Parts: sequence; C-alpha cells; structure tokens
Amino acid sequence: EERVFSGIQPTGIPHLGNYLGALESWVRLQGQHGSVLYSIVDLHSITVPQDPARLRTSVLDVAASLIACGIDPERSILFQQSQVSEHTELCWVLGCLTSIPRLRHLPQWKTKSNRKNEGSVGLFAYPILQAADILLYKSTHVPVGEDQIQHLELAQDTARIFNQKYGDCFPIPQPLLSVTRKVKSLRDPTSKMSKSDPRKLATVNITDTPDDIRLKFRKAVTDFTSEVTFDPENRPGVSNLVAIHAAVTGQTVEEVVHQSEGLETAQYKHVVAEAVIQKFSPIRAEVQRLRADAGYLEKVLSRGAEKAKERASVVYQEVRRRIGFS
Ligand code: AQP
Repeated sequence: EERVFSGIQPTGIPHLGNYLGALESWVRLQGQHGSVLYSIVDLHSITVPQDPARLRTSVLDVAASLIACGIDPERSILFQQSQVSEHTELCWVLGCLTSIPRLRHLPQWKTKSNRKNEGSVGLFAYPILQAADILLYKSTHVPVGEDQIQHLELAQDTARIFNQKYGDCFPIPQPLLSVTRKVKSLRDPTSKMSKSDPRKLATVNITDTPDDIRLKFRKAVTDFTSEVTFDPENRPGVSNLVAIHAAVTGQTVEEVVHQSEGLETAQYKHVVAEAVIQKFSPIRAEVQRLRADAGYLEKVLSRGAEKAKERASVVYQEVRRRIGFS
C-alpha cells in the first residue's frame, strides 16, 4: 500500500511558492494513494525563534489555508506534529544512528545557521526529525521540492541503517518531485519566495487582497528590457512572472509568452496580477471563513492527531520491540 507524508511549517499564511510548489500537488495526491498524511510541523518551526502567540495563530492559519486550498480532512490525515509525541521519540532513536558529519553539509543547516554555524542543536538535527516524520508512518512517497532532496536521502539512509541493524522495518521512501520551479521573491528574483522574508513586497500570500497583489506585482523587480520572454538565467525577474502566470492559469510557459507578445513589462505585470487575483480570490474567502471558526479548526486537528497517533503508535511499538526497549 502506498503511503504519502509531507509537512509545512506554521510560520505564517502560506504564499504563492508554497501553493504552487507543494499544496497544489498535495491536493491532487488525495485519492491517488492509499493514505495521505499532511502535518503542520510546529516542532520544525521552533528550530529558529518563534513568538508563542504568533505560533499558536499560525498553526490555525495554516490549517485554514490547507483546507481552503482543497485538503479534505476526510480524505487525508491533517494534524499538528507536536500532538503526536512519537515524532520526537522516533527522532531520538534515529539520531542515535546518525553521525554528526552526515548532517553538517545539509542545506537547512547551511542556510539557516549563521555564518559561524552557531545554530541550535535542534536546527542541526532538523533532518533527523524530518526522517522520523516520514518513517513513523512507514511512508512510501514524499512530495518534495528539489531543495529537500538531500534531506530525503538522509531519511532513506537512516531507514537502511535501521533495517540493517534491527531487521526489515521501514520501506525506503521515494521522492515525488514537484515539477514547478521555485517561485522567486518579487523583490529579488535570484532568491526564493519565503514566508520569513522581512521585505514587505517580496512575498505574495494566498490571502492577500487584490490591492496588495496589484501593488506587489507592480513593484516586482525586473530588468531594463521591456519585453516578455522566458530566460531564467539572464532575465530572472520577468521569467519568474511568466512562470507564475503559467502556473496559476494552467498554461505552458510557451503559451503565456506567445499570448503576451507586444506587451510592455509594466502592462504584463498587471496581467499577471489579475491572473493571480482570480486564482486566489475564492481561496482567500474560504480562509477568512475558516479562520473565524477556531473551534472547527481545533476539532479537525485533534481528530487528525488521533488518527495519526493510531498509526504512529503501532510503528513506534515495533521500533521499541526491535531495539530492545520492551
Ligand atoms: N518559493 C517557493 N517555491 C516553490 N515551493 C516552495 N516551498 C517553499 N517555498 C517555495 C515549498 O513549500 C513547502 C512547505 O514549506 P515549509 O513550510 O517547509 O517552508 P520552507 O520551505 O522553509 O519555505 P518558506 O515557506 O519560505 O518558509 P520559512 O520562511 O518559514 O522557511 C515545501 O515543500 C517547500 O519546498
């Protein structure tokens, strides 16, 4: 049986990149696989400082966003990671099978710890927790972006090491690579769009108002050539707009470029903004409706945690038995 696992951090409302790079395919995977688990990974989010009140709100905001985007709590298991304590327990076990040099070159550590590598132990161990998230459900498939491949390889290695030492327990999880390229920041098209980007106009959230969206695209950094072409190497700014435009309208990049022939970049930004507004208006309305009903969201999450825990505890009991804890 195929089992899918993926996670998103509760670090604020998801953005266009989260949607196109992950959530859209998460929605599609429901019904295509035996079981599908999506986790709001709050344990991961505290590897960098978080404000408690904001974290609390973010968990519900992300739950509302996932449901609004089409994650159906009846068809997938939607839950908050910290509500299933086996994630941390398995993380410890797997950490004892992982060497320090194996972790040192992984991307999360390199980008989020500061230049002198003075990050926390938690940040360093982040990929082990990720491996635990995946293996705890004996997941077979993990939808990931290209930047996450090295982390998934660690999960695969860890599964192999465990199996070799303690007998066949975990399937080797396979990546389901997202085909969309990374959505780039509207302020700096050489870096990815990110929730934690402090620049106000860099990130388009799925709940932005039409006016916000128009403003952000109007101010999007492009170059001095006023023409619509797709050339990510030499023209990252305009190419990012073209990629977004194609993704939100379900067209190919070629179709979009062809349609936009003769438009000045300024006019084109307006076209893209309107396409984004059209795509996200219904989602925005739904997020607002759900956010007003915290009781419902909490119920969905606690029901999800119950279902996740049911599966997690069976696997973790097996792990305990195999390593000699019981
Ligand atoms: N810019 C992006 N383009 C395409 N996909 C993206 N993802 C993130 N940014 C882009 C994908 O979204 C999923 C959930 O991401 P996450 O919550 O784990 O956060 P992240 O990857 O660290 O990126 P964020 O959203 O910018 O968050 P912060 O600022 O909190 O680090 C993942 O599948 C990711 O690949």
